Amino acid sequence: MAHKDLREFIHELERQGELVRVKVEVEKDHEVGAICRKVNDTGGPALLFENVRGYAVPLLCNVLGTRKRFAMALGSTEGDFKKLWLQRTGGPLVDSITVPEGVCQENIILGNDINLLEKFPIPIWNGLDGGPYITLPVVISRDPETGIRNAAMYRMQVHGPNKIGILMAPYRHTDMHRVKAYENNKGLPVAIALGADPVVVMSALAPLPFGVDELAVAGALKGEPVKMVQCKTVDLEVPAAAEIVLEGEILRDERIQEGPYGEFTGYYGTVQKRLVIEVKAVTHRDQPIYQGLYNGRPPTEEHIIRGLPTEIDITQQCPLPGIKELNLTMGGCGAFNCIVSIEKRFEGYGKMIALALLGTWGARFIKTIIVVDDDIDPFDWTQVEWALAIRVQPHRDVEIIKEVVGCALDPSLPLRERQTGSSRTSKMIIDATRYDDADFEIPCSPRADVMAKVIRDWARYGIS
Ligand SMILES: Cc1cc2nc3c(=O)[nH]c(=O)nc-3n(C[C@H](O)[C@H](O)[C@H](O)COP(=O)(O)O)c2cc1C
Ligand SMILES: [Mn+2]
Repeated sequence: MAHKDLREFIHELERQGELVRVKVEVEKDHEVGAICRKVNDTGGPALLFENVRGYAVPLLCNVLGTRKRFAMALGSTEGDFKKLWLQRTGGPLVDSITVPEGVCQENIILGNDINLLEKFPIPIWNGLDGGPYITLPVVISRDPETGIRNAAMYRMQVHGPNKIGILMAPYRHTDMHRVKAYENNKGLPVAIALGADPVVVMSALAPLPFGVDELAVAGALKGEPVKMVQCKTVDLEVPAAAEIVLEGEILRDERIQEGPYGEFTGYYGTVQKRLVIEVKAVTHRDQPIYQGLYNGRPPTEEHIIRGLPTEIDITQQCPLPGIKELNLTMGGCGAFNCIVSIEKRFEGYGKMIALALLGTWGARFIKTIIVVDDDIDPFDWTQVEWALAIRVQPHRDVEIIKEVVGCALDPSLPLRERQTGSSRTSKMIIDATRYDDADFEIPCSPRADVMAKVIRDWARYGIS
């Protein structure tokens, strides 16, 4: 893989015309959010804000904002990156190695000297956000019982110089660690890597089973172990090449009102008393780069980095053969709507695949799943709509499954349900594959031999 850390990847993006350095002065609050909103709307470049008013530290956004850049970070292309991911993680994973020192500890700030908001340009992104939010943190913790590590991502409101909030759904692995720590009357030590290698970010976001070490997945994806260094104040290790590291503890006895925050659904989440992390040490590289991400209605970078690892993971977890392509659509927030094309092995196989996919861990948020035959491209909405139009009889091909686990941020659920985090949702299967395949009508098209000749001789017609 070409890059060894985020900085090298930035250079790679710049070489390929995928990154713009913004040199004019910008305000970290609201202005950067508005710029990111506009750039995300058109699938625009990564942005390095070099001149954020009041800060020496530059702000990097939208690094993995397109499928192309996501593939680039894997050293691959849009057409090939899923195959590559499946190949590399299909074999043995590659454990991280510990190195004696790392650039992420070139500078160390401890205790009362910590002031996150003074030091780093942490933006207020959307108009009604309850405060500045750290949006791309890789949170590393260890299972207090087994010692097995987890790395995951949770956006965090900054509450004070060394206090940040954290919101974790009950099925998140870090939250499972926290519950075990609390059972022993302890807080949970965490190390938070900011500006980590994009491959580490992707692995932290993949919906892997509990107990699978995300950093070993990152190692497999990179084809070499991720280098880690021991933290200064907690018994955890962090990626040595991260730009910034926050070391701290999810406190046992403190809750602070958190939110609202503009979420990936395009709506604000609820305001509630939530968990708090006390930051005990900040370490960072010389001339650190602070990386952020704009969140909101699709399309955004958030939906790319949420959707793509999930597309790959649920394909991998589905026990049935025959999946050709799978799209967690951008309009569906990279989470709620799934279109899957299959090689239909026998009648009824469309619904069977849909049920198997819905049963995987990573598919929890999917509400609508559309199954199409393999002559339909799930990324071409006109083709999918054509299948819905001419291959579906709703009474026969639509199934609704009630009260399954869903997403607590889904604004279509009643408020009470969202507040308790139980989020029961219904799910719809639309089997848009050909019914009675063998007898299905023949699609119309010009005579094949003439079509081929017309394409071959296209220049002759002067049509362009
Ligand atoms: C930018 C971003 C922010 C996220 N923030 C949260 C969050 O605040 N709370 C949460 O429960 N999940 C959040 N997620 C989803 C988790 O990071 C993701 O599901 C991850 O795989 C969980 O790790 P785990 O499988 O080890 O529990 C976020 C995802 C993205 C892309
Ligand atoms: Mn995990």
